[in-house]
Amino acid sequence: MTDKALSGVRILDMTHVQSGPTCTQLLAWFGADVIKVERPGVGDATRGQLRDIPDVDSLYFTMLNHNKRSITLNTKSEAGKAIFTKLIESCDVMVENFAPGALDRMGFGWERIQEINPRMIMASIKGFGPGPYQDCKVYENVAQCAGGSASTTGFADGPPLVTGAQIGDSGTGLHLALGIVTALYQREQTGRGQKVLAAMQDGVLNLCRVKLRDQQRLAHGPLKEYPQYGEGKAFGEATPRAGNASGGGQPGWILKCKGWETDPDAYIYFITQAPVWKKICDVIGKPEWKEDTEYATPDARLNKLGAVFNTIEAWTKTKTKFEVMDICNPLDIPVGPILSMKEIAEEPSLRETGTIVEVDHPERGKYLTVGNPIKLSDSPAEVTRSPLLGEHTEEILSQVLGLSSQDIEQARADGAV
Ligand code: CAO
Repeated sequence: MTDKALSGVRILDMTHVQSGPTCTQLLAWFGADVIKVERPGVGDATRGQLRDIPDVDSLYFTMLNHNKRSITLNTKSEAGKAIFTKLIESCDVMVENFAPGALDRMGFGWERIQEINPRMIMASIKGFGPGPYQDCKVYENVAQCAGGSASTTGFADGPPLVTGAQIGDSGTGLHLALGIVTALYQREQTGRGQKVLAAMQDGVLNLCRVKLRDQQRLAHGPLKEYPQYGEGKAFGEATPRAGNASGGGQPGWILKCKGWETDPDAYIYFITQAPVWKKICDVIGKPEWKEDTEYATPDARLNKLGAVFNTIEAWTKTKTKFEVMDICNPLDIPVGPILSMKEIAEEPSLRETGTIVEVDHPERGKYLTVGNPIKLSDSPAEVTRSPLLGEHTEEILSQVLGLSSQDIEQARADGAV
C-alpha cells in the first residue's frame, strides 16, 4: 500500500546549490525517498552560504532540501566508489547538476551507470544543451540572460534586467522533475532507464515563449500593446523590453496606490480587460469614455495607453491597493496587489494551504519556507526539516545497502564516508 504518489521511488540525489535541489525536494514532497550525497566534511556549498546564524545551516540550504536524507560519501576514493556503485544499484533515479564532465571524471558516466543499473534514470541539469556553450558553468542570472529573459525585462530606455523569480534555477528544477516522472512512467512499459536533460537556457526560453512570439510578430508591424507604440518610438530588430506591459492581449500596467510616497510596495497591477471596460470607466469617474470613439474600443485605446493608465492611476492613488482589490474584484476587473515578501509571509490563507510553512530545525529553531506549490489530493505534502550533513550516513549504509557495522567502520577508516 502506498501512502504517497512516489512512495517506493528512491532517488540518488547528487545535486547541489539551487537548480537540482529544487527538483529533488519536489520529488521528496511527492513521497520519493531522496538520498542526498554530499562530500564528507564539506557538503552542499549552500550550507555555508549567506548564513544568518553562525555555524548553522543557511536558510538557502534548509529551504531547498526538505524531506531528504543526507549521506556523506567521497565518490572519488576507491572505497567511496564501491559504496556509490551499490547506491546506483539500489536507486531508481540519479539526479545531478554538476559542472559538465564532472560525473565522467568521477568514473560514473552514462555508460557505466547503465552497466550497473539498466533501469536507472539519469537526470541532469546543465547550463546549456549540446552546442558551443555546453562546457560552461552556469548560475541563475547567466541562464536568465542567455534564455531571453533579461533582454525582454526592464524598460525600453534602460538596461536589461534580471528578475527576482529564480526561473533559471528553480524553473529548470521544475522542468527536470517533470522529465523524471515522465521517464519513470515510460520505464513501466520498457523496463529501461534513460537520460533526462534539462538545460537552464532551454528552461528559461520555454518560460519566455511569448517573447519569441513577439519576435516573429515584429516582421508584420509594430507591437501595438508595447508602451513604445503609444509613445511613437520606432521598434528595432528584436523584441524590446516592455516595462510593466501585460504579456497578453489585455493591456495592463503597475499603478501607484495610496501611500506610494513612503511604501515601496503600495502599487497595483491593473488590467484594462476589454469586456469590463465600461465598468472601469464608471469606477474611475470617466463615464464619458464609454461612448467616446477615441476610447470605446481596445484598438482605439492602443495609441494612448500611457494616458489611459495615468487617468486610472489618478483614481488608484486615492485608494490603498487592498481597497482597489475590494472595489474591482466584485466587478470582475482583473487587478493584483504588489505584495511584499513580508505581506506574503504573514498571509494566513497561504499558511492554511501549506504554501507557506513553519518548520522547526534542531540548530536554527523555527523558520518559514515555501511548501509544495503543487497540491495532490491523494498525496498531500508534509514538509519536514532538511538533514544535517551526514545525518543519515549510518542508516543508509546499513538499511539501504545492508552493510554490516564492521563494513561501516572500515568505510569510515578509509575516509569514504
Ligand atoms: N565526493 C567527491 N567529489 C565530489 C563530490 C563527492 N561527494 N561531490 C562533488 N564532487 C566534486 C565534483 O566531482 C567536482 O570535481 P571535478 O571538478 O574534479 O570534476 C567538484 O566536486 C565540483 O563540482 P562542480 O564543478 O559541479 O562545482 P562548482 O562549485 O565548481 O560549480 C556550478 C558549481 C553550479 C557552477 C556547476 O556545478 C554547474 O555549472 N552546474 C550545472 C548548472 C547548474 O546547475 N547551475 C545552477 C546552480 S544554482 O545557481
